[in-house]
Amino acid sequence: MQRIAIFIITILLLVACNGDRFSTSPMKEHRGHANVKGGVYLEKSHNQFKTASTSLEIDKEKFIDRMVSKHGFNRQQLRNVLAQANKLDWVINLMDKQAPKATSPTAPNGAWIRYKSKFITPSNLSSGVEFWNQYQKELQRAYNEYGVPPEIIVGIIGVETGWGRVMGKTKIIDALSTLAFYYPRRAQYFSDELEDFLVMCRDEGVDPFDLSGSFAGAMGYGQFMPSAFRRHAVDFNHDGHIDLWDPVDAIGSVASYFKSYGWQRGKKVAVMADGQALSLDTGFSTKYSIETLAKAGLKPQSSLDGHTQVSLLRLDMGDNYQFWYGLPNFYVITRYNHSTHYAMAVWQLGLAVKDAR
Ligand SMILES: [Ca+2]
Repeated sequence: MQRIAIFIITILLLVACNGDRFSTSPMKEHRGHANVKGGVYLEKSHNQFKTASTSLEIDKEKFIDRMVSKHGFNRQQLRNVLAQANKLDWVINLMDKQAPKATSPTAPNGAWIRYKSKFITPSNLSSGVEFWNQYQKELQRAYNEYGVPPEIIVGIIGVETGWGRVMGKTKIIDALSTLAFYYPRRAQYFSDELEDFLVMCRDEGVDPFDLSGSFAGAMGYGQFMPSAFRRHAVDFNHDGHIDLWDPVDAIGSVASYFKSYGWQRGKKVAVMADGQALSLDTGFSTKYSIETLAKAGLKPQSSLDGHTQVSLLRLDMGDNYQFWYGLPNFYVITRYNHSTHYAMAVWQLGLAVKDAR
């Protein structure tokens, strides 16, 4: 998943900022009507029932059975939708490239410095300040309601999409149906995502062919997958719609996501350590008592908020390692993307934007 973030940010660096900031949501632009009997709203060009009168591949028919029995979708309309979705071979190739995990090097080589420098840049800081200033009130409201501070929300939306600059140009229906039907390794996961996506389109009254996102189907400012939409997204501007392409709904939805994963209001994220502990396993899912880490030679640089169990994080600084005590709130950030680098970049980017204001 870390590689996905690197890939996304590489694209972000390649795409020139066109000044079209905080642009109109495709949901707002293309909204038709919700609760079309037995299916999704389709614009005329997608509403050609002759497209799929014969049976589709067996996995698609099984998926259709599920949508019909579980959600009351119209079989013929869904056949028609799936028949029009494109299989994207490049999505499968990209997904395969994400699969292998790099093994940890034996000597420091600056991996963290390289990762961090993709996100914490002067141009990102000024975009982050602009976003924070524009949505200051909503960020504060999210903090009041969910306990998640502005720097974390700003950090997430910054790392995910550069505050809406790069939200993905792949048709989500194409991405998800490709991965659900032609990528056996993750077929179950992606067919569940496709299910949630279609239900979202039905409930929000949007033609599924009008929505674009990442090649894996992530949507909007915070790059929520459809299952995250279903579980965590909220109508934070109270206009009767949940729209992940609306920055205010995205702010509330990111805060709601963090709250559901156990974010602790007012608590620290991580504390830097003095010392080195080169023989210990590290990572956001490790668990150590403070005594064990003290014996290994580490000392926290400030209070640990009363925590006696922590994870041990190690950042590769090039000529040495930096060790951190990871607290429960750090673990919560990794629920967005299972990576120490990712979570540290979100937090530090948010803090850097806060400092730059
Ligand atoms: Ca809304």
